[in-house]
Order: sequence, then structure tokens, then C-alpha cells
Amino acid sequence: GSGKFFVGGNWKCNGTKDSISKLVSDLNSATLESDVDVVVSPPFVYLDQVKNSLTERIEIAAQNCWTGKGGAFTGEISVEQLKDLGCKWVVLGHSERRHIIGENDEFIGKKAAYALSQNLGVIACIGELLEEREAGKTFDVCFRQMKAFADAVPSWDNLVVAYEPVWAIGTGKVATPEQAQEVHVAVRDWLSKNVSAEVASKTRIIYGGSVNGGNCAELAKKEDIDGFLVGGASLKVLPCYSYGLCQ
Ligand code: G2H
Repeated sequence: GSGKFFVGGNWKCNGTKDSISKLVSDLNSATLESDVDVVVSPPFVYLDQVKNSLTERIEIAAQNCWTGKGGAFTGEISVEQLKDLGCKWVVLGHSERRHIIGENDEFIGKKAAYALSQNLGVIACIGELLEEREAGKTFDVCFRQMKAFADAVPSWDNLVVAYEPVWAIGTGKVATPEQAQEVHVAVRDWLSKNVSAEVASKTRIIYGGSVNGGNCAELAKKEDIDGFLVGGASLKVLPCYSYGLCQ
């Protein structure tokens, strides 16, 4: 693996002030492995609440950001505002934003470039649809999405790649450790050929898609799986931040 194990909890569009206050207090009393980066990603409207109540041990990620400096962009949230609240990361290119909201590679690349230029870390998501996998296009799709990030970003120092096969997201159908490892190796190899050997060896490639307390240990054994992005299971604490909590 590359670097410190990284576990992100993506809360998506879930929670209330009360449920989030309970989740934060469970996280504050959890025992975390010391050699794991743990990050949670609350909805925008709860970022401040979470930042003000969560242990400093756990960093905060936003689930989206605007492509540039704030201003007359109704409904958007700027990188500067996220940093003002104490966010260290932003999740970009999540499949729900690509496929439900309709964000394209170029738009996502712009956001990643701006966030990194302002020292906000990026969790850059890639992954194929079921029909793309079945058509043998998994690598093509992942490499195209990687290229869009590579063409845009000023540096890879503060970027974590999250491989999230869309057919595994929220479906309970986790990729097998072998399926995930196969793509992670291919993405690392792509980085080596298209960016640099150094970036390939240093960049963390985490897996997302129906990760939970029951399947995380097997996935984590694979050499190129450097962490997880956890959705559904991250709303319940323990089993699966695990590795941060989850070992
Ligand atoms: C993938 C993942 C978190 P879930 O989207 O990003 O969600 O674990 O619910 O499949």
C-alpha cells in the first residue's frame, strides 16, 4: 500500500441535528487506530456543527464545492468558505454527482484544480457503471476519469483517489477484494505511465461501494487498497470507520 491508511465516512444527504449529534458523540468516544487517517463528510448544513463538536483526531470533508472563488453563484459553496469552517477535504466526482446530477469530467476537474490550489485536499472519485463493466470497459472509464483529474490538477500531493464501482454503491454488492485490487493496480499503473512513478507510489487509492464492518478486513489485505470511502455503514459508527475504527 501507499502511505497511511485512509478511511472516509461519506454521510451523503442524511442526518438531522439530533442524529448527527449522536453520531459525533459515538465517534468521539471510539478508539481509533493511530496509524489511520479518519475523515467524515457531513452535508454542508451540518459542517459547522460537526467541526465544533467532533474530536480534532477526525478531519472533515465537504461533499462538493464550487469551481472557483465565491461570488455571484447562487446555491454554491466556495472552497474559501469550506476552509473557513475548518474543512480539510472535499469529495469530488462521486458517482451520484456524475450520474444523478450530471457533472462531467471537465467540471469535476476544474473543482479539483481549484480546491488543491487553495490547499483543500481532494478525494477524487472514479468508477464504472455495471453496463460498462459488462462491456469490458472498466479500465477505459476509470482511465478517462483519471485523465480528467490529471489534466486539471496542479499537484497530486493532497489528492486521494477513491475507486467506487457504481454497481457496488449502496447496493450491498461489494466488489470482491480481487475485483477491487485489479482496478487499483491498473490505476496505479496508469499514474506511473501518465503522471510519474513517484505519484503512482505515493498516491493513496481507496475503495468505496458497500464497505462495512464485515467485509473491510478482507479488502484491506490487498496490497493496493489504501483505505475506504464508506457510505451507508458510516452512519452507524463503529463497525466500519473501523480500520480507523475497523481493524
Ligand atoms: C459509495 C459509498 C460511499 P456505500 O458511494 O461513498 O457508499 O458504502 O453506501 O455504498
